[in-house]
Amino acid sequence: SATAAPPGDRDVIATLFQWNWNSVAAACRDQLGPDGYGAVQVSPPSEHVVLGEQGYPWWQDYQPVSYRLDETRRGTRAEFAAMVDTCHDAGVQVYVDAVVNHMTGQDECGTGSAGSAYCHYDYAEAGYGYDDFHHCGRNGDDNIVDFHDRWEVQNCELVNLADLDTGSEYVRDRIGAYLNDLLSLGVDGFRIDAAKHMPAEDVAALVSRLDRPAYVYQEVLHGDGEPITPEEYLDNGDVYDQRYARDLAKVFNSEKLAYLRDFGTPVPSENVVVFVDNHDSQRGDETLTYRDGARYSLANAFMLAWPVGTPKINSSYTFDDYDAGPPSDAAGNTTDAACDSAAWQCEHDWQPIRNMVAFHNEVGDEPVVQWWDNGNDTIAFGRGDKGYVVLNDESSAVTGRSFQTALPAGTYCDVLHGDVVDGACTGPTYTVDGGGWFRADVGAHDGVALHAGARV
Ligand code: LM2
Ligand code: CA
Repeated sequence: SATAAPPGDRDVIATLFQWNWNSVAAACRDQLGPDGYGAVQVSPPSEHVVLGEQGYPWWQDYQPVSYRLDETRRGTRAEFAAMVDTCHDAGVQVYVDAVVNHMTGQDECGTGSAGSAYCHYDYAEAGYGYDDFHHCGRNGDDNIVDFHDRWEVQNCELVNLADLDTGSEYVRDRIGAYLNDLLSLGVDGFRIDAAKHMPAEDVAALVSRLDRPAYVYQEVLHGDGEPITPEEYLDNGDVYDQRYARDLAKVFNSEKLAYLRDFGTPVPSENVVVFVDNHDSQRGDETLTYRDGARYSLANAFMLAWPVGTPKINSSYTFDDYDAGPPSDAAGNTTDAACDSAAWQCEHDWQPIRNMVAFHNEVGDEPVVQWWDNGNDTIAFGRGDKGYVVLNDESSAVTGRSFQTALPAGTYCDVLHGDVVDGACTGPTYTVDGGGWFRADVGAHDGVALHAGARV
């Protein structure tokens, strides 16, 4: 069965996209736990295709060959299990990206990352043969063409990927066994990949097979006018919806931040995982990405300060080419992530982003108070008497302005630019007076964030 988002003071998820298991473990211990993240989302752990001739693209992972965890480009089953334990010791839950709608899309036969032989529609190690797949008989090649046709979206093939007959009890049992194997290693939740391509009742059948409660969030990307909606899936768990990301990018890129005053999602806040970008959208142009630099930090700061959804931070590696995989060795295995290397972005560790996780945890369920905007691209708001943020996306500084907060009088560290170390702020501080006012100059594409957990 499913459970709601992890309750209480830690619900922020960090996706460590393509990180190997040992590096995820180290990040849980050294960064995510201390920074207050509640969970890490890891890349698919099941055996996948290996496409050396194509340069080991990142999307190998989205073509499962079997449900063995023994050997992926990210490590072994033992390393995976050790990672889960290390993350738990650091207070960080582990969510797995579960690819269960389909198997591979290659027309040729091959050998998977753990050594299992496969062909299209034939996966002996997983226990699947031709009849365990949909063969929808449309469009000449069984591919999905019309996203406005519900049946086609769920019964035809997404980019040639062999589409499992998730209506069958046998297939459901196989997938259920995979998810339960992960639960047996201590996994806490699942991102259900391509959930839109499975009827909600098929996903329900998978969730009902779980041996114990887990956090379930389903990837249901709603395109304009499409018949399949995220709301249909809410009985199974939460949903992952990119409209928030798209709308936020639109506000930052072509509208005014002042419009954020009413920012929300069509799905109820308590049921939706929100993000500024994800591993798919960062390869397109509809959302902000690490390439937007300071403006990307501002957008993430907004997400973490604003009381809508369960926030997810996307942490990635540097790339130019859509297909480019993560830094790898000659055999295509992902090498250790290093945040001090230009090859890894480590957005989760950018100072403004990691420190806003603590802000998010500190303000909890406090209401938005003291909203102010300049009618254009500068906004400011508080969260009860616990936190206050100013975000300026103007191309010039806002100078000499006094901001009214509901914070208790005192001196606060600006966590967008400073860390509290041994009781002192490594960056600028601001003094809030007895009336809640403080005065600040705020640079172009920059901000100020104060919260009760960072008083000095
Ligand atoms: C997802 N959510 O529904 C993932 O978030 C997304 O990253 C996955 O696509 C997709 N669904 C399937 O799990 C990625 C990637 C595709 C890639 C597929 C399969 O975005 O480009 O497709 O994984 O690896 C690739 C080729 C494509 C080819 C296909 C099958 O790019 O041209 O189609 O493999 O061979 C003929
Ligand atoms: Ca399907």
